[in-house]
Amino acid sequence: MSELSAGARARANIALAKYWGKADEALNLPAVPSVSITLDPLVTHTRVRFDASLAGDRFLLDGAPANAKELARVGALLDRVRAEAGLSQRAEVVSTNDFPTAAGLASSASGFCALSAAARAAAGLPFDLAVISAMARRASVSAARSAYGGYVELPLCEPSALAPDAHAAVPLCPPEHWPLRVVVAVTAEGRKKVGSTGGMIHTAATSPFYGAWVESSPELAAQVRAGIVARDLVRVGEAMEASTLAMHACAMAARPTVIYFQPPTLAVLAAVRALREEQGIAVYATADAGPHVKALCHADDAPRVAQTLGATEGVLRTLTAEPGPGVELEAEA
Ligand code: 2P0
Repeated sequence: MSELSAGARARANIALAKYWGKADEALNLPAVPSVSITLDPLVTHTRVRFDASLAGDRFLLDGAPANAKELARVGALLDRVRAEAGLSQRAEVVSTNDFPTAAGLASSASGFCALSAAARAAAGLPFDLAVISAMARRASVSAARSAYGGYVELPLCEPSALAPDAHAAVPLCPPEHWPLRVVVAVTAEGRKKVGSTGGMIHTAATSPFYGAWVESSPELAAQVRAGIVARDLVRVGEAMEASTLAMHACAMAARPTVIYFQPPTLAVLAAVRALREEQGIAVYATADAGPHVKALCHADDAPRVAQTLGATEGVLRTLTAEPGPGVELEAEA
């Protein structure tokens, strides 16, 4: 039954305007709009094979069986594909990341987006980016944005929407619109981190700043969007730093606190600021639900930024990424 097998690749993305908080936990709808860049060379490859001889779904991640929690999230997406395609077969999912997970970059966005595309194709469903994005979003909100290349927005889903389950990301500008660079500063690992899903649900339930975060986010996303269209790095960078620090401040004010920063995180934020204020380099920083920092700059400045961040105390290594394409089907290896 080789026709019930397909592969896809998708890239990680970094949010310039951050998603943090859910409007609907069951449907996994975001409480705020977000804007991102899809990044090369941070690629996940995923193959899905539906097979009547399997007793249950299987999920191999980078060569090893995934844990029960990861398998359950994958199985939930497969169940939706099976229901839509009228299939009953269990599936084998084999996923590999081209980038080391130790690079400090979440692979859930690229992983769930590639899984959504591969599972749908394996089940014989048509290739439709909006549907792939919506299905990926249901598994992990940030994964919706990896469906498209370059600069991407996941807008707010209006409460009056007729089909909230179809809520998907939209492409803003293709990769060639603006060849920025993202220099990732991988910092020393600290104590075990709080996962994104748990961190944001706890933030929404207990942080006194959560209402202000939700209220102020659309304006920041609009600034990022306008700055991207105008290729205005100052405008994008200022709004990105404001969104990043508002998200972290909101999480830090939760009870008990959710702190993703480690000492090297602050050292890198200070180094980025010094590059900007003392060296005149247009570079801006962001950080997600972890201690690593990503710096956004022009391509010409990327080597200098990477050198400075690589020499900052607590930074293990740097990696430079650039805007890349959206999700693609892959032929059998
Ligand atoms: C983002 N993050 O916009 C934000 C910024 C982390 C900080 O999306 O619960 O894995 O699976 O929908 O998408 C990480 O959260 O959360 C994330 P779920 P997800 O990229």
